[in-house]
Amino acid sequence: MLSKLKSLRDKLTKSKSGFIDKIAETVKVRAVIDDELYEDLEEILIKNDTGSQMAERIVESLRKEVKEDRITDPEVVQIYLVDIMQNILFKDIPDESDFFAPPALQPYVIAFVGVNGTGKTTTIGKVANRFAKAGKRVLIVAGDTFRAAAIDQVAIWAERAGVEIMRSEPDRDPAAVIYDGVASAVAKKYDIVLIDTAGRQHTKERLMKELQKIAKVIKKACPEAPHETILVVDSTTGQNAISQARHFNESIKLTGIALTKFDGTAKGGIIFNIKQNLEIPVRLLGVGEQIEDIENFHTVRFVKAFFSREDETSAE
Ligand SMILES: Nc1nc2c(ncn2[C@@H]2O[C@H](COP(=O)(O)OP(=O)(O)OP(=O)(O)O)[C@@H](O)[C@H]2O)c(=O)[nH]1
Ligand SMILES: [Mg+2]
Repeated sequence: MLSKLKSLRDKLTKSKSGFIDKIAETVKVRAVIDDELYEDLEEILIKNDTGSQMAERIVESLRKEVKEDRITDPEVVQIYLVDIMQNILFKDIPDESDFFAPPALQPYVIAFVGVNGTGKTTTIGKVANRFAKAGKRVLIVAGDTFRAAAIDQVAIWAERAGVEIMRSEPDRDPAAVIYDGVASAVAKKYDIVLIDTAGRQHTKERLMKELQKIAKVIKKACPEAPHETILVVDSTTGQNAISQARHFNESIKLTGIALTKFDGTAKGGIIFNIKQNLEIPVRLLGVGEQIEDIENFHTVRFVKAFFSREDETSAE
């Protein structure tokens, strides 16, 4: 647990330095608690993609609590701020079952969707590896048939993870490939099916309609599926993430979000934005380009890694 927490904390260094460290700096240079301090804090939150509504809500609660408790030391304000933010994450925590321990359904079907370049294929590679390591029989379906290179890319990930892949000729109808893949997984009793799909802009109606067709053929092959539909979101995209999620959710019912490139963002506030604006839980956190760089999102662990200082975590 300790080493896991430490490694997550290390991977979040960048997002923390843009956030927690900035807050610490701000309260340190202030001698008094005044409107300017609150404005600075709100600005830090907004800059970190918390979203203006969420930033306002946080700072409002902060003002209220600081006043009620008659706090006069700006550095104590930081403690209050962190506490408020943690409580937001802990509020209404959805089912935080282990993503990597789903019901044994043979097959358990997980579809990955999202805009271009968010990390769908990479996430599938990492997820396949985790399931394979847990002894599951995994089939990846190469449903991104738009580019020949996409099929090769997902095939490389399948090989790295040591799992099977259902490939097809480029340009074949993705729905047909996906149908074949799921039907074959049902017949051969695979444990896990991971469906890769082409990146698509959430504003392009034709491409979003194609998702409905994909959902339909998956059901035709396996009526209960897809058991999970994960929207893969690049955590550096900011506010646009919310609009992506809303659009995708209209075409294919999303069950969770994989937040990728969290290692590379200085804007960890996106987590709060999602919590404020969406009913869809974050399930996975991508923290690097390597096969092991995936985390089962767990609020308590995330909060510990994200808000802790060096000395606190090592004392765990
Ligand atoms: N640092 C970092 N890079 C990541 C992460 N996840 C994915 N990437 C990188 O993001 C880039 C795009 O990843 P892909 O997996 O190809 O994205 P995709 O969504 O499948 O892209 P399309 O199929 O073209 O829509 C690659 O260079 C990945 O290495 C992550 O968690 N951290
Ligand atoms: Mg891809």
